[in-house]
Amino acid sequence: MLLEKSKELVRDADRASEELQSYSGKVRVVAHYDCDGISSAVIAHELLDRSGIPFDISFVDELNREVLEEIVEESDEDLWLFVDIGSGQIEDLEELLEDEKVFIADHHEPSEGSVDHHLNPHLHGIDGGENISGAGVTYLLARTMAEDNQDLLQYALVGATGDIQKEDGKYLGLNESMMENAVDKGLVERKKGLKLYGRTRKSIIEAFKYTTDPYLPGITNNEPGAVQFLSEIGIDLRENGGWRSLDDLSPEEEREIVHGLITKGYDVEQLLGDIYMLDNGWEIREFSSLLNACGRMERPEDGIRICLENDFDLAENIKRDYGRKIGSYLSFLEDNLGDSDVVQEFGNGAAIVAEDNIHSNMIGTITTIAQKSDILPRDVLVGLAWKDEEHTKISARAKDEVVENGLKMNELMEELSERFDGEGGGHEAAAGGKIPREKEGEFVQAFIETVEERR
Ligand SMILES: [Mn+2]
Repeated sequence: MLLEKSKELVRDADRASEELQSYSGKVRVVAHYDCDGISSAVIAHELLDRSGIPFDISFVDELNREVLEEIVEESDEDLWLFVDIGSGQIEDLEELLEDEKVFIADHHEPSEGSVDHHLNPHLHGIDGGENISGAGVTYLLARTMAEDNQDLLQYALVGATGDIQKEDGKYLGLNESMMENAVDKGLVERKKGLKLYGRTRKSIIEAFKYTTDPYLPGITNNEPGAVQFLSEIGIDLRENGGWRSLDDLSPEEEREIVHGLITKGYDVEQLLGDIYMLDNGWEIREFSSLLNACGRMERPEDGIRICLENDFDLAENIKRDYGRKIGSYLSFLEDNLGDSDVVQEFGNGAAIVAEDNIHSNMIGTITTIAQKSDILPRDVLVGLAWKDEEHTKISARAKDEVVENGLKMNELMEELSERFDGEGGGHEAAAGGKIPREKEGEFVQAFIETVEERR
């Protein structure tokens, strides 16, 4: 099934694998630092390691000429493998790695030019935005390297989940075929149940309290309400001195909760569906958030270790540090809501000018949380944080109604970033960009004016 749709892509992977197998030097892997990139790096790690090919991995949060020059300078490998990144920078790669072999396994829009091996769904008329992740493409390379590499398929799906390649809770295209395949192979377990976030890792109370989509009046963001609802049903919330998670419940108990929700008039349809469990015991969405957290904490190598060594103490440690960091950034924001240098309000929107008070890796997450919580629940939010000496990173978020009215954040970010000598893009409701730091003030002004004009 998978093969029918993507014969040419698989053929490209076969050719790349052939050349890789006959290579006797060391490989430099370059990966994006988000969940999909870390999943791709795990697959690359294993496909090389199992074939006895020595390698080193570098993680980057973006691949521009400057970053590339830096890695090229410190590396002396003759073969480069870019995963979940690279397709948009072909020209630079051609130039800077002229004498080296360049392999790319990516799903971003390809730029002009050619490298030795370019695996990308777009080159074969397959939409890489929805149908396959960087990890998925890297997996195609792994599976042709060795039959035994098929266990790596689960990471292809972790990557797709991290890139939110789903529609109405369903994987599409190649991702769908890969998920079917993974379930058939027993690498992923599919079951039906309550799709609450935190199913395996949070207490039942927290899983309900933090459910915002759909919003459960009286339960969402309301711990006493959640506790009361659950105790009325008569579910034991504790077991052996600890809190039970949804995954600890028996099927009968879970049905009682569903029944209780229906009786109370909640719309359970959205809450029920397919749950995917990895063989390490994690639910796939929770595991992909964990890998994203590793990237944002600048610890992508720990993400690889968690995958390959099942080091769950390390996982808990990262989750705790990440939670603390988010907590401290949110406190900063709450403490400065009245300071117009930090929070500039306009119409039903606001700009968060964080400078170096919020790490640029996390400005997107903080902007999202601020908008979804009661901190800054505005229709349009834009967050700015210093990325390095010269650049500012920007994240823009808009509520669905705004997007439906035609104000799309990806278009706005592309237009405004370009106007101020930067670059931007992304999705309709969530987009980002990067501009020179000295243009920050002008950018915020222009953002506010444009939003006011068009919304
Ligand atoms: Mn990706």
